[in-house]
Formats: sequence, structure tokens, C-alpha cells
Amino acid sequence: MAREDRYNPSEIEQKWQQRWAETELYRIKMNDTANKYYMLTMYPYPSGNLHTGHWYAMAPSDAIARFYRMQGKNVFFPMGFDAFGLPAENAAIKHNIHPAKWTYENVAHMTEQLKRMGASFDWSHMIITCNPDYYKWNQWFFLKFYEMGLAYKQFAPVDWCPNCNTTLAREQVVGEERVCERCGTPVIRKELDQWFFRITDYAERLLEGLNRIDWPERIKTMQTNWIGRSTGANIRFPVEGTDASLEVFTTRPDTIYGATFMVVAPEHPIVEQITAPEQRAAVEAYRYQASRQSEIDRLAIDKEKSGVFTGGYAVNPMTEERIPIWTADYVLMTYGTGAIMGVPGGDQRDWEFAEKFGLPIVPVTEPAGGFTGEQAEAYAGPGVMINSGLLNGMVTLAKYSREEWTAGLAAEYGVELKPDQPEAREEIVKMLEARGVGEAAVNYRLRDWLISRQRYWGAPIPIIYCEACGTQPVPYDQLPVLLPEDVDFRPTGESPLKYHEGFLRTTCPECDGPATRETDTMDTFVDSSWYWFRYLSPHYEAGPFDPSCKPWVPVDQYTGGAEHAVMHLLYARFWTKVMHDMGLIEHDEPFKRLFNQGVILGADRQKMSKSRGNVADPDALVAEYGADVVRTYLMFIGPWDMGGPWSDEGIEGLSRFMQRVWDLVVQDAPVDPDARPAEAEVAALRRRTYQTIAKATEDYSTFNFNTMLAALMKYTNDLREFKQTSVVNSWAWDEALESLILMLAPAAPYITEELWARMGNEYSVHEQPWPTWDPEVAREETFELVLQVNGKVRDRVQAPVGISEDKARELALANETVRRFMDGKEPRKVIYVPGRLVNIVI
Ligand code: ANZ
Ligand code: ZN
Repeated sequence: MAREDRYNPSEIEQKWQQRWAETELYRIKMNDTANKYYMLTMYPYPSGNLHTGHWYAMAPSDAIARFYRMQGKNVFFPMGFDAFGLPAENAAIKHNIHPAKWTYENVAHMTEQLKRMGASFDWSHMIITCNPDYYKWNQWFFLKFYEMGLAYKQFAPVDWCPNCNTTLAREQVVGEERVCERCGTPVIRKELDQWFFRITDYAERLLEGLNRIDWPERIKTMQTNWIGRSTGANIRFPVEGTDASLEVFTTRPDTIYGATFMVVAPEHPIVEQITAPEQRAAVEAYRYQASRQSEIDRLAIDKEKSGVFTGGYAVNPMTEERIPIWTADYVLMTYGTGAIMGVPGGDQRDWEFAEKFGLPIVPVTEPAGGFTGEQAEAYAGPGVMINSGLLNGMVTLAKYSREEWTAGLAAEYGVELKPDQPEAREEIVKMLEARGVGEAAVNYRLRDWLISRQRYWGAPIPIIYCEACGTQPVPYDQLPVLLPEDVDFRPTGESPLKYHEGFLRTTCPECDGPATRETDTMDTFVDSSWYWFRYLSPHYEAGPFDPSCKPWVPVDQYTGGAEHAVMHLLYARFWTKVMHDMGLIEHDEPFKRLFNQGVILGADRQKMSKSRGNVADPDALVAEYGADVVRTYLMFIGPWDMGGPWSDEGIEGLSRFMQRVWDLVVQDAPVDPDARPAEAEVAALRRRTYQTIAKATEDYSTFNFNTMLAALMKYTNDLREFKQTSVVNSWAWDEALESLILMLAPAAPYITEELWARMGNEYSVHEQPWPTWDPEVAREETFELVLQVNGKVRDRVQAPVGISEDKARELALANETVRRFMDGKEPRKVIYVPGRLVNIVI
């Protein structure tokens, strides 16, 4: 075989990459929006190298983009880099390289890697979020949010190293002892004045919007839980000896008669006010202890309860009884009001607390049938109120709603509730409201979004502080507030912006007097909360995006990792809703459809990691097998959302497949060119071709790339057999080869472009329409005929489509199994249902 007839991936891949670039094959026609399809895949962090995970996310996404293009859609498929963040800053401190240099070098390298993958990204729309012309718009949005009251400043705890004198990111706090990554000093929490976005204002709409998008149920559930809507009441307990009252949030106001103590979070400001002198030392020590722990540790269910009595008392507004106020770390300052009423009879945490500290326990709800013996643990379920004053004898549905009750829970719990019958929770709220000591309340687990980072490599927050005029937004015409490059990276890790006089010192936009700049930068999740808008018009100067591009949004299909289930995907939804409220766009959900790919594991079924030595290196694999093989191998591993372990044999298999496709087109058939093709053979070939097109179309549409490839492999093998026959002299053979190439094109863009050209077709295969098929021709020649004796299925056989009744009858009566069941008897009647079954009655 001539050298140029051999499949040499690296040669053809380079060649076509260049040609695609020269001819701007993937350049989008922005104006043609009638058939628009916005295909978005999550942009990478420029860590330095594309890993298998990137390939697994992007190569199949590229296949989708290509498939839709062939289906006649005008597909926009952009790419960029999420370029701000901590690793660049760490590289600066550790290796003495500027974060900008580190980042842009990595971007350049990874862009080349992405091109080698053969992805059809439109590079003319690339964005890099650390470019001033990108983050300028972060700052612009910040100012808009500020005007809308959606950006505000407040004290909030950060993890703080008292030795390095700096805040730490979550990943810089290490080990169970929670020490500073750098110096090993125990980390404490410290309150700093920081910027927040008021995402909690959008909690209700973030929940509602989930009903309107085609996303995996799993992700919707995670967002729902993250938002964590709870209904209940706020109740105020007067504090003895003061005018103050202590407000609690409870989902079970009906249990108030069983409140035998109160607990406030150690950080609760009221602690100072109520702590008795003799308890002061113990309370202070406890508060320090608590400041050392993370919220997650504090909430751990199996954790031994701890706490200290403050010496103060509150008065139960329903019973007038005085109850002791404790402080304990199982109550969080960041939820509800930071204080609870302790009801050991109804809440297991309170039960454990009461047991440990010898506080009284009063049962308040009796389950249907009563307790067996003494109540032995908290009962949080529905039942009848006891020991509860005005509520005694009333039914409580506990955490359930009346709807859930009528839908079946009444039977499950054995507790009836008629539509007009009072329910304890509803009644107590009315009573509390009437007395002015409480009211119905809704609480969300969702917290406002803390966007301040005490870091350098991020977008500066555009705020100026003036002694005389206070907090001043940077005027729009002074944007962007540029991140200075000539900074000093301190080994302490503290933001260099604080020590950069040129950045820090400025003048007040209001009074022109001396002022200082905010030195916090923005969370990088700000960058990724709207980046798909910027892709549309990355160089637009009059706003974050060109309004004429509006028909392109929302995104039609978003793909990416499930690890972004909450943060990124929730922030992006929030941002879109704010943009809607600003009047920038009409829609308010950013991504119509979402797909999460699975995770590629090492051959040992463990997460790929350098230390385990189980990492597959895409660059090396591309060098050895070519990008098409790596792409298709990844698509063949299994269902895309499942991921799976890497396998070297697997990739060899794909390599052989690609070689077979190559040979099929490039090598001559061993058939006399004058041999007349047989009619039946031609029909059979066309049937196979059309069946395969039908299957591939369905599989691409549903992202079932593994079964799509399996079908193409089977088809390729069939074509190899057809190639031995005179059918190669028919037009059906050309149609078959072309169809194979077209169907493979989205998955393996290089080899198909090459073979398409070698078949004498016009450039480019990636601009061809998707092959169509005639279902009539695709229809099988045979069908499955069910054979019954006395109505029982006894066998199934293949019968020719359109078989006559007589022939079907003959076939049935001659069948071995049927004859066995007929047991030598004569048929009384034979029923034939055309195209389905023959039933012999004896
Ligand atoms: C009294 C009570 C009695 C409660 C009872 C439950 C059962 P969710 O569903 O998560 O919203 N709580 C309120 N604020 C808290 C805080 N800051 N830290 C820790 N726990 C807090 O849970 C609400 C319940 O969690 C509230 O209802 C409160 O305990 C507790 F039989 O109040 B409950
Ligand atoms: Zn001023």
C-alpha cells in the first residue's frame, strides 16, 4: 500500500486543523438567528493542561454541536477561560511568577490543546475573564446591583490565621484540627466587613423557576435542598430583668408548651447582655471554643452536645413560666434568628441536650395509640397534643401540610383531620399573633452570597471610601478599576492590593478629597455567573453584551460537571433573574436544558490522580492514536452521564475501528468492476444503511454516543461483507460509504474530513446536511410471528413481511414446538392476526 494510503492521524489532523482555521469553518453567523442553537459547555480553569475530565466534558459536547449543525441549526459553540482564582496567586507566591503571566501562558497552551481535540469552537468569540474588558462588566454589574440594593456590606466571619494575619480560603484550612495550610497555626473565625449579593431576595423565584427548565431531577433536588425553604413561626420570649426579648424561629410553634429551655448561638449578640457575672468566665471560654469549629462540625449529628448556662432567664409567652437561657454550638447564628426554644419532647437534639444537662423533658405530642411506656426519645411526628394548655387534644400534623394529609398520610399515621377541624400549628400561630408575640414565618437555608475575597487575583470591587462622604461607588465612566500588575506578593499571603499605594489611594468621586479604594476582589463565581452573555459579543463596548444578540439567549443546551449543581448553577440563575429585572433580557432562566456528564476514573476505578499514578494523559494518547480515537473512545466507554473506568484495551478497540473505516473507503474492493449488482443485495444494503441512520439520529439526539458508535461499528462490519459482493458497483454502495462518513463526522471530525475528500467530495464534510432515510426502505423484511396453542405463547419465529394467511398457518403447523403442544390433535380453529400471531385452537 502506498504511504499516503495509510491512516496517519497526526498528519491528517494537523492538515485539517489548519484548513478549518484558514477557512473559518466554525465562524458563527450571528445575524442568522431563526435557526439559532446556543450550545454551551462549562469553560475550564486555566490550570495548565487539559486533562481527561476536560476531554470527557468537551469532546461529546463538540459532537452535539456538530450534529446540530448538520441538522441545519446555526450553532453557536464558544469557549473561554475562567481565569481568575487562587491557584494563580499560589503559583506567584511559590514559584515567583506573576499570576497574569502564569494564567496567559496556560491559556495559550490549553487553547492549542483544545484545537488539537478538534473541537469546533468559534475562537473569535473567546473570553478570558481576567481581561480588563471582561471584568470591567463584573464591576458594572456590581454597581447596578448596588443601586438596586442587591449589593451590601456586612460583618461576616472568615477563617483567619492569627499567625499569618490573613484570611484563608476553605481549601487552605487543613485537617480535622483546622490549622493554617501555611504555618500550622489553629485557625479561628474572625468577623470582617465584607460584600454580599442579596440572593436570598430571589429564593422564592429560584425555587419556582426549577419547574420551567429541563434539568436532571437530581440537580433540581439539590438546588431545592440548598435553598431549603422552611415554614413556621418567629416567637418572641421576653428576657427577665430587661426590656429585650429573645426571638426564635421554629417549625413547630405548636410545641411551645414543652419549651423547657432556650438556646442561643455562641455568637448571638444577646449573650453579652444576659450573661450573669458568675457565668461570664465559662461563657467566654465556650465562645472561644465554638469559634474554632466549622459549621459542618458543629452540626454533626453524632457529636456530643455541649453548652453553658448563661445565668439568664426568659419567659414563655404562653405559660408565663421562666426558662433558663443556655448557649450551645448546635444552634447556628446564621440560621433563623440564631436562637431556639428547646423542646426536648419534640426535637432529638434538644432531647440529648436536656438529658446531658438535666433539664426537664415534657412530652407534647402523643402518636396514635400513645407511647409504649415512657417516652424514650423525642417524638417529632404527627399526633395529638398533650401537656399543652390551650392546644390539648388538638391534632398536630407536625411538619406536614393538610394536602399531604388528604393525599394519604392520614392513614399512614392513623391520625384523622377533617377539613374544618383546627390543627395545632395553625391555631398556635393565630394565638401568638393575637398576643403580639409572634407570627408565621418562612426561612431559607440559603444565605446571601458573600463575594468579598481578600485576594489579589480577582476583579476589584468598584467602591471608594471617603472619610467625609462614606462609601462611594466608582463612577461608571471610571471603569474598569484596573488590577495593578506591579504588586508585591507577601509570603503572608495577604492581598497585595492593601499595600499598593497607587491602587489604594484615590480621590472621592463626590468631594474630590483623599479617599481609599476597596481592596477586596470578587469571588470568581461572579465571573462565571454571566459569561455566556459575553461570548455573544466579546468586544462590545457599550454594555456587557450587544442587545442585538438577544435572540441567542437563553442557552439551548448546557453541559458540564455535576459538581456545579449548586454554587455555579444557582448563581447563574440568580444573575439571569437580576438581569431580567434590570430590563436587559426578557427571559429569566439561563439554561433551558442541562446535561451532566459522568466522571472518568482511572483503570483501577479510582479517581484519577498523579499520586495514584492512574492518570491517562490526553496529549500522549493523541500522539499515539490520534484525536479521533481518543474522542470516540471516551464516547464509547458507556452512557455519557455515567462515566466509568479508563481502559487501554478499550482505546485499542477504537483504534482498530478507525482503521477499519479508513480501509473500507481507501482500499479497492475485490470485485469485478463490470459485475452487475444483484437487486436483492442492493435492497439489503439500503435497508442496513437507512436503519443505521435512523439509529444514529436517535442516539445523537439523546446523547447516547456509546450506542451510536456501537451501531456504526456493526454497520462498518456489515459493509466489509457487502464489499465482497457486486453491490459495490451500485450507487447504494456510495450512499452507504457517504452515510457512514457523515454519521461519524460529529464524533470523529478529522478522519471523516479526510475520507470525505478522498471520496472526491467537496469541502467540508462538516457543512453537509445530516443524512436522511426512508422508513419504508428501512423496514425489516421479516417480522417476529408469535405462535400460540390454545392462546398460550409457545414459540416465536421470523416470518417475511406481508406473509399470507395460508403461509402463516402452514408455518405454524410445521413448527416443532407447536406440534409438541398439539400432541397429535387436529386443530379445531386457526386464528391469524396479520403481522402478529397465529393461534391454533385444539
Ligand atoms: C422548636 C422545635 C420543636 C423545633 C420541635 C423542631 C421540633 P428546619 O426544618 O431545618 O428549618 N432551629 C431553628 N433555628 C436554628 C438554628 N439557628 N440553629 C439550629 N437549629 C435551629 O428546622 C427548624 C428547626 O430547627 C426549628 O424548629 C428549631 O427547632 C431549630 F418539636 O423549634 B424547632
Ligand atoms: Zn468624599
